[in-house]
Amino acid sequence: TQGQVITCRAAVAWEANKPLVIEEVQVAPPQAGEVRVKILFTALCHTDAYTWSGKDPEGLFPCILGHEAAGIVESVGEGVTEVQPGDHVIPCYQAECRECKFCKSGKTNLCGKVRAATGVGVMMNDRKSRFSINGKPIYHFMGTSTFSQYTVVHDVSVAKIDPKAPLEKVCLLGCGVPTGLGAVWNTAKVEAGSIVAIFGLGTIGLAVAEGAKAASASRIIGIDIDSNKFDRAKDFGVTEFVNPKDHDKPIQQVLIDLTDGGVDYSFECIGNVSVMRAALECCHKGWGTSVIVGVAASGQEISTRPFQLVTGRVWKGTAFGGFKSRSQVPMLVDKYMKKEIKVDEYITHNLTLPEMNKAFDLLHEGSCLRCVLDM
Ligand code: NAD
Ligand code: AHE
Ligand code: ZN
Repeated sequence: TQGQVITCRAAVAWEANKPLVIEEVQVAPPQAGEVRVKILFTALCHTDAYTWSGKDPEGLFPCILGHEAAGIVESVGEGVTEVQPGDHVIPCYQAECRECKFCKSGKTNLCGKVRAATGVGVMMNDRKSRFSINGKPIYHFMGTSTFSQYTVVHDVSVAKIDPKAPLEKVCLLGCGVPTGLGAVWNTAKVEAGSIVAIFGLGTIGLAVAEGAKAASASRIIGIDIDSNKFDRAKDFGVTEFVNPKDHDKPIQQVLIDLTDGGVDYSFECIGNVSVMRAALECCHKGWGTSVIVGVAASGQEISTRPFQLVTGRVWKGTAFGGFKSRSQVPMLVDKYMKKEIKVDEYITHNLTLPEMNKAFDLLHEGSCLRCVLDM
């Protein structure tokens, strides 16, 4: 197949909010600096649902969504040296080129090399898509488009992993689990003994809990409007629960009262701007730090009284948990293989590619964390 167009199946989002359609798509060979990957397993993340809903200002249609996956390199374009056909890989929506201003700064995991192209659904080389249906181009998504049996990614957007790792599990290390762990370890740098509050107990919030437990936080308070989330969250390290619906006071006040003045660290894992405000305002005066992880819709803005920051609270955000993707995803896979981090526990459902729409429906059901699709 090397050098040839591959025809395979993919879930195509033709329009916002319209059911995805399983189509035969043509996947062009990788050009210079590109890698064509056979996707074996992909999970769904709420960010896929967010873009599909039409609320993402970067959303373009028709497109092939998906960014939490694992597969095997099928072929590589000219000049690609770090992976070769047969390598097991995880596509990375946060690239890492190791050469740009961002990568060299030592201050961020964001990379500038291909972001402009991935934001508009095309590849860097020719600003065109490698996907088409009977000649009509279909946009890429987040530089990954893993809802396809074959995809083309930039070489800076693919992490080579241990071939012994089970791809049906480690696909989750493409987004949700690293995001939560890294928010604690890299972005907040939670110290032992800290009091942590987590808003939203989905996959991201639970991974934050797991990270906070590993960091020896003394109290891990989980906040969710769905009390059914609480039982499972105990297994991930949450020690106390608060349902805002059980209280008349604003949730920030409830937390301040519970913690003698506020928490050391809070994490917003929902994507709701009023919860983001509460998450900042429940932080302790003088040092409390709040990390925004949730992705909010186009047009949404955050606000608080500047006095909250003047008096020492800190507002931060994180993308992919601050992990450098190509360098650190293989290390996370190794940690999973050594049973140092959970992955299996986040997989609540398994389906196949033709059941894609059912998988999206599941995402909105309380019981679902990650649904993994066998491609
Ligand atoms: P999820 O829907 O599984 O979890 C959200 C949880 O929040 C649910 O349990 C829900 O009951 C709860 N919730 C909703 N409204 C609430 C409220 N007002 N107060 C308290 N709890 C409330 O989602 P997820 O997959 O865990 O993702 C969470 C967010 O993180 C999404 O916005 C997603 O797009 C974003 N995300 C960001 C990154 C990043 O790199 N920054 C990476 C992955 C996901
Ligand atoms: N296109 C959206 C932004 C979405 C967003 O913030 N994405 C996160 C990853 S979410 C993964 O589930 C991210 O990494 N952002 C940094 C980046 O470079 O995109 C919008 O609202 O415009
Ligand atoms: Zn995601």
